[in-house]
Amino acid sequence: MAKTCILIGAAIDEGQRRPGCLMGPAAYRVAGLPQALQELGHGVEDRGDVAVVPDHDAQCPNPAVHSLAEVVGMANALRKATDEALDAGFPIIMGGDHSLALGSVAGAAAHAAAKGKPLFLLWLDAHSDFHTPLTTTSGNLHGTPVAYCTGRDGFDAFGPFPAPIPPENICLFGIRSVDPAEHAALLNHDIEINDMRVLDEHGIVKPLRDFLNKVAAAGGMLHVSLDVDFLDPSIAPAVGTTVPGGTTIREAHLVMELLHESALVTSLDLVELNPFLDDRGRTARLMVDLVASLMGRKVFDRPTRSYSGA
Ligand code: 5AB
Ligand code: MN
Ligand code: MN
Ligand code: MN
Repeated sequence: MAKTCILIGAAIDEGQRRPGCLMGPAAYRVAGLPQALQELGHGVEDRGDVAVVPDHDAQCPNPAVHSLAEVVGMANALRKATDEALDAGFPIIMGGDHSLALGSVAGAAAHAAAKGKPLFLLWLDAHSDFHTPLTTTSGNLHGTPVAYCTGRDGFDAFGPFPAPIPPENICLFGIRSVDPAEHAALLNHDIEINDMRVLDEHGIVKPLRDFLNKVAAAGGMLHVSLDVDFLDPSIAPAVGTTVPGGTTIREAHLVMELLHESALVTSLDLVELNPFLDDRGRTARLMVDLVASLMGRKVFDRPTRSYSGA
């Protein structure tokens, strides 16, 4: 089914310390994201990069936390932009580092609550991003959005999360790097954690389908947050936080193809692309190809006679 894709640029790199992610939205445009969506028959509306008003009153008791004013400003702007875009179509938020999800998921949650639907969250990432501003030792707020979505304490500067997502509605997928404070907190939350060990043993299909079946049974909306470091650094070098042992090109496409078949995804973040670290645009192009798979690109455009699995 053709969708109206609403592109929203979130040019922020202050959620971590390495400059460059703010060039992400431009790189997605250069790498042909709008054209790839149009070729699949979707409408595309590029709303440009959101304007950010830093919140200079924002405060946090943890002295390690930096750039709070900018990150809160982006979260406020994106919360509104994502909620509004959901009224008109399928928002694709082009990051920007992962701190942008402090706004995009809040917007999706506000929208879902207004529609009386549960929101589910699929987090494709090497990291669990389950710090709060109080527990982070790096002070990098890109490591906190999942905690905010569950309504954990410590996010006063961001305001209350509109409709906290029940931990059972969250699935972390592909993770392989968890800090001690995140580890301790995750043990107290009933989040589905499909780390790389689980995916090695069971593959991609079964764990993802089971989660998607839960979303479908609940009649839920599904926000997908795709961090470039979900991919193995050998195929996706353009990211500041590389962790070896990530997904392969085919595994990542398979995730996207299953998501497309489910027809459940209602909004998408593309985060952590740092074009300055890329190798002749290959990471940006891979991300565009993955979005194309999610939006329906396949080898054949109609069913073929193939192995039935029976
Ligand atoms: B990303 C780390 N846990 O808090 C921290 O890339 C890394 O959005 C966070 O997943 C990585 O600084 C955040 C060590
Ligand atoms: Mn992340
Ligand atoms: Mn809305
Ligand atoms: Mn990550």
